[in-house]
Formats: sequence, structure tokens, C-alpha cells
Amino acid sequence: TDKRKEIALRKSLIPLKQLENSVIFEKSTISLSERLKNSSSGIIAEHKRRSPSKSTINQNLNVQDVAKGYEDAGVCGMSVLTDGKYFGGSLDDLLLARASCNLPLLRKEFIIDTYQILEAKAYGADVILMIAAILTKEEIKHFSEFAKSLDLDVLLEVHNLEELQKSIMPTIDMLGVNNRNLKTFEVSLETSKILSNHIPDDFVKVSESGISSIEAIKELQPYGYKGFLIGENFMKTDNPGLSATE
Ligand code: IGP
Repeated sequence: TDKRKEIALRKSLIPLKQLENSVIFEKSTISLSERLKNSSSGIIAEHKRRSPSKSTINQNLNVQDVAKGYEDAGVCGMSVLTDGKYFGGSLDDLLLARASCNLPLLRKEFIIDTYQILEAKAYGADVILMIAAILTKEEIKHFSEFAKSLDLDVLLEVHNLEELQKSIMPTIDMLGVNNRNLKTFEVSLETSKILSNHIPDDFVKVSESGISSIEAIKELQPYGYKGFLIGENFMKTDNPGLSATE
């Protein structure tokens, strides 16, 4: 597939050893899951220029300003889309965000190879996303163990019970429920509500997508959610940091 070709190309340009020699690789990571446990708002604010469901969201901002704005707003963490094809993001966005703020950073990517996890670490991420829908149980185990060996936090994303059940393992720090159905793009907070009581208490629960108000957060908190991943609602404005403050 396209992603595999892209990874093979990048591997040939930047070998593993070189990633491990990155200055940032040595930097200690900040745990997003620990922050979420101790936070009342729990916002993870995303940098997202466009998406398959919405096409253009905002192409006029620079990621440095967005990162600083989110940090000033006091959010718990920042998510940076690095997928180019569907979201117009890049690893440079991650690096620039790293240079601009001290927030825990999530590399938002379709992870299918351990090389991408090393990249995440070398370009300044503290957390990786893994999507249960595109991974086998064995891959989830292997990738999450690898991420933990690099001191990265792991956010595992599910959108149904079957995906959730294959993903319960001790190397996962946070379980994210995506309210957006990746096939139909339909968004419903009910997905988070329905799955919440199937998530064991030792995981930090994160609700993802389609969250557009404080009311939505208040609605989800009684279901045990500690983290709220919000992209479009902030990014569609001229000043995402300011909207994250409100
Ligand atoms: C943010 P929203 O509706 O606030 O912009 O959603 C985030 O949850 C969404 O971008 C997302 C995503 C993903 C993107 C969730 N899981 C997996 C790409 C891949």
C-alpha cells in the first residue's frame, strides 16, 4: 500500500541508526496519561489542516503558533497529524511543534511499522497513536511493547467492542474511543458512552472526535473519560489556542 511504500522510502533515506542519533531521541519524554489522570479539563488539542471528511479546515496557520497557543491555553497535550496524504501533515510539523512548546506531543499517524515509532521518538513525540481497526492483536502487542521500551506513552484507538477486546493489554496506557466512524464519517458521542463500561479502570479513557463544546465534555465525564481529543473545533478558527481557552 501507499503507506508501506512511503515507509520504505523514508527508511532508505534515514536509516534506523541515524534516527537513534537524533538529539531529541535522548530527551526524556513527558507522560500524557499521568497528566490526564491529574487534570480536570483533560483537553488534547490537535493540529489538523484538512481531513477526508471535511477537506480544508485551515491552511493559513503555522504549527509553531498553534503549539504556543495551545500551551498558553493550558491544555494537557497536543496531537500533531503527520499523515500527508489524507491530512496534509508531516513529520516536520511534529518537529516544529516540539521546538515551540513543552506539551506532551502525540504523533497522529497510521502506525503499521516499528520504524514509524522510532521516527515518532526522534522527531519529538511523547505519545503514539495506534489504531486497532488496522492492526492485529499480535501487532498491537509488539508495537506497544516497542513503544514502551522507548518510554513513549501509547494511546490505542477503538470504535467497537471487538476492537476493544483485542486491545486490552498492560502495555497500553490510554484507550481512546473514536466517535467518528472511519467508514461513514458519522459522528456520535454515544459510541464513547456505550463502550465506556467495557474499559477496565486501569486505563485512562479518552474520547476522540466530534467534541465541540464544554457541554459535550461534561456529558462524557460521568462515563469516566479523562481525556478529550479535539481538532476541528479549534482548528477551524483563526486562533486555535484562544478557542481552546474558552
Ligand atoms: C480529532 P475532531 O472531530 O475534533 O477534529 O477529531 C481527532 O479525534 C481525529 O482527528 C482523529 C483521527 C484519528 C485522525 C481521531 N482518530 C485517526 C486520523 C487518524
